Amino acid sequence: MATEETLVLVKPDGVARGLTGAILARIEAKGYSLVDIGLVEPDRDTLEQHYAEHEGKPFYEPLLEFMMSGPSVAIRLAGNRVIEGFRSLAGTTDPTTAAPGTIRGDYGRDWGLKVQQNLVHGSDSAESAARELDIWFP
Ligand code: DAT
Ligand code: MG
Repeated sequence: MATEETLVLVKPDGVARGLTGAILARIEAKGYSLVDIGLVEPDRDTLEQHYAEHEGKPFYEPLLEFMMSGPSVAIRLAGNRVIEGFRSLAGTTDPTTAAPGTIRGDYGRDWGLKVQQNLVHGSDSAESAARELDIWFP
């Protein structure tokens, strides 16, 4: 057993579409613990820190613009192997091909689609989780 914490974001598309509750229900059904949760409107500086690894990529600017388009819900989430487990629950990055049964696979829209509109973020490693939790829950 390895209890961990991860950063989960319900991104602006998830909040705007009224899917926060549905997403939280899946997280809670899995048995993960909500340690802290809040509605946030991150500024550019916060997002530059959060997405530092993607700076310079073609989707970087549209991604930051999208993340500033409306509020997100930030969650400090705890559980056994929750970092890997939440990534599995979220599904693969592109909702078009994310597996059914995952958050992105079930709710990701296939029309007017932009890859960044994939509903949720989850930290991808213990190092990322520690770094990102410091950014979103200072
Ligand atoms: P993930 O969110 O699955 O960890 P990532 O860290 O590679 O994916 O990318 C961060 C976000 O950037 C992702 O949630 C959506 C967006 N993104 C990634 N690849 C993209 C692409 N090829 N085109 C547009 N947006 C992309
Ligand atoms: Mg990532």
